[in-house]
Amino acid sequence: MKKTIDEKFLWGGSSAAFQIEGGWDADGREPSVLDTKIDIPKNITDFKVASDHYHHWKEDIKWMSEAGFKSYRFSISWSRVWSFKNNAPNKPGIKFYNDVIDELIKYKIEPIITMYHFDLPDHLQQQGGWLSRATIDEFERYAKLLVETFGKKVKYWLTINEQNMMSLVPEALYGKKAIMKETYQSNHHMFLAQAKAIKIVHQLSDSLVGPAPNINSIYPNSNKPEDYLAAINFANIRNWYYLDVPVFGRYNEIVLDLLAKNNSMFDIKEGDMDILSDPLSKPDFIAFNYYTTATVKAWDLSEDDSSNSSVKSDQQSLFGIKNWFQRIDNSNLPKTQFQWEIDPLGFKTTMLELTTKYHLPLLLTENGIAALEQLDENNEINDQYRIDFYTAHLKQMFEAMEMGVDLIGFNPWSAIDLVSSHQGMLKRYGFIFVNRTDDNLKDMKRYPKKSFYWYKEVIKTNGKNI
Ligand code: BGP
Repeated sequence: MKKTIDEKFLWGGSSAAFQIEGGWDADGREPSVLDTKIDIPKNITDFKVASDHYHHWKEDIKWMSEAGFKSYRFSISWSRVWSFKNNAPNKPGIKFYNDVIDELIKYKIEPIITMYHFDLPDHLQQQGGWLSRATIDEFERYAKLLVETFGKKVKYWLTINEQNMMSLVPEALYGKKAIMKETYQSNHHMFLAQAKAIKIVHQLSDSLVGPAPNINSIYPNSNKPEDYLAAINFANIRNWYYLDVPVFGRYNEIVLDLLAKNNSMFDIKEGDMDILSDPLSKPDFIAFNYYTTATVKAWDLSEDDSSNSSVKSDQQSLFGIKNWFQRIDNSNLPKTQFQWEIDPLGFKTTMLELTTKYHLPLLLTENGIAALEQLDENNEINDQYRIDFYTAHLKQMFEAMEMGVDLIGFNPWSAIDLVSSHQGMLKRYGFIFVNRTDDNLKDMKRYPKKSFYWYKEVIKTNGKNI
């Protein structure tokens, strides 16, 4: 059935605590794995100050309201609201998020909150991180704290941001390579933690909750059957594994086969599958991040080449898994300045695939284009490329909705400029410019870009002029 955009549609923008907040050790906050990351290249900033949202939140929310945002998708920093030192909630951290949520509500902006966006508390990492089952209990306690504390004011929760990217490209996000068996063991623990968190939201509140993986269509490089098989393999490894578990409560066969063939099957303890398939742990919607599609072909590298297989990865360029698939550029698509392919039609196909596989409402929690940007002589940023990028994507979004995709909101990345996950402040995505660079904190002043005014009009008119 054709879906239309009405006043309830959640037009907004997105961020993540470690990339926007700064104030990394303020008011009792303890370090996360991203604060203790030691391999950040010299010319790239760390996450200690970021966009200093911790001290600019009022002003930033005012800008969001000025743009007409109906929603704001952001994450809570676990390390800010829970003190492992004191084994107790960190009150100033909780106050910060209460203030942010209240301010959003004051402007009629719906908070959409991610419980965990890459920033595991370092204390837990030291105890084994996600490889340890104790982290599942810690996450359960944390989710309970969040829902008990903020649950009445927050209608939309997201559990874990991009569990798939954390697993597939840990070297891009944390600077560490991973062993397949350990990755999938950690994944299993994250799935259990997520299932428990979803259940908590359902038991303790009337709010809605969903996972937030990064999902995109996978193209075969040619009509060779071997390339199509590679595309099926990668789609299951990258996408469906991460949704089959929460939505259907069971593991994806193709990925289990990959693990068995690589001697990497993880341990499932008695009772685990009951936790995963508990009806109260089924998500109410699927949140997803979409930046681009991926193209693959059958693996044809020699043994020697394959030893380098995951060297040049970021979220969009995972190189391949021996004998399963090999990533390849798509020569039909233009690229951003940071080499991510631009594929608006892929946005539609991704939504169609999600809808026909899982039949749940969808919520777009990231989409956007990064660029190198500097204020011009009039203190302006003429980011027409961002307007063009979003225009093309929104056209496809409207078409997908016409075809029956039940999309409840569009929250692109990022609401304001923030620090990239691994490429610093150079790589900007926001509707609002933040005046700092990687090596100079300057005055942190906010300047709306051209795209800010364009997006304001889109929201106001519900996209009628797209
Ligand atoms: C997603 C992450 C975000 C954000 C975005 C852009 O994978 O969820 O945290 O960083 O990608 O990526 P990057 O900052 O690497 O350009």
